[in-house]
Amino acid sequence: MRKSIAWAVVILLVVVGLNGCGGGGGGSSSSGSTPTSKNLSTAAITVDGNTTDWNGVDSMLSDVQGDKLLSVSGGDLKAIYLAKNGNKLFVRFDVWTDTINQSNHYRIWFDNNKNNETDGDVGDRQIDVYYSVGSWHVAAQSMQEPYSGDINVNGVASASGSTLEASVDLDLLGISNSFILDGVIRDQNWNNVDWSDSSVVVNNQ
Ligand SMILES: [Ca+2]
Ligand SMILES: [Ca+2]
Ligand SMILES: [Ca+2]
Repeated sequence: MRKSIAWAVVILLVVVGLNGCGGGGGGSSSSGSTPTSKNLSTAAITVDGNTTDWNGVDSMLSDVQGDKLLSVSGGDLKAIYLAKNGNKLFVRFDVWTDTINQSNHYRIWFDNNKNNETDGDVGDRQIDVYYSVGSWHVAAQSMQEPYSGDINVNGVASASGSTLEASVDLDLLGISNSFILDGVIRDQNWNNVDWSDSSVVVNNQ
């Protein structure tokens, strides 16, 4: 859906350009370019909200400050990290100058077939980290038709300050050896608050 918005912007810019509105060169764009590729690191992570165990692990996705679409606390995405250790996959969300908001959904997509389609694309996976009844939870879905409900991935999550950490079982989640990672923060009504600025191809060797 973001792609279609990007195309709408491109078409609009072309139309404006053809109408000779002079000045300005646009600025954004770059959708459609091949994402960069990063290797999935192995790291011994403890899901406790403390980030010192991520030292030496580079972020998979980074996101600029101040670009959130809605005024929602804990909604300005800063970075998403990914690491694994044995059968565990670890995810870390950081937000800018704010604390993680228990009303938000912190979500990532695994585009397993790398076709840049995720929402409802059969074979892909998604993880949603959310707070309910006194603790953080992880919901995971395997995209299939018809929708068959969440899959159990033994998810665990914990937040502290501006960081949210989570883990899931790799064999239960099911991700391919090379996938495109994308992320978003949504508010309590599932409105998109802040998308990651780009996606990344993750090599899971
Ligand atoms: Ca930790
Ligand atoms: Ca941001
Ligand atoms: Ca896909």
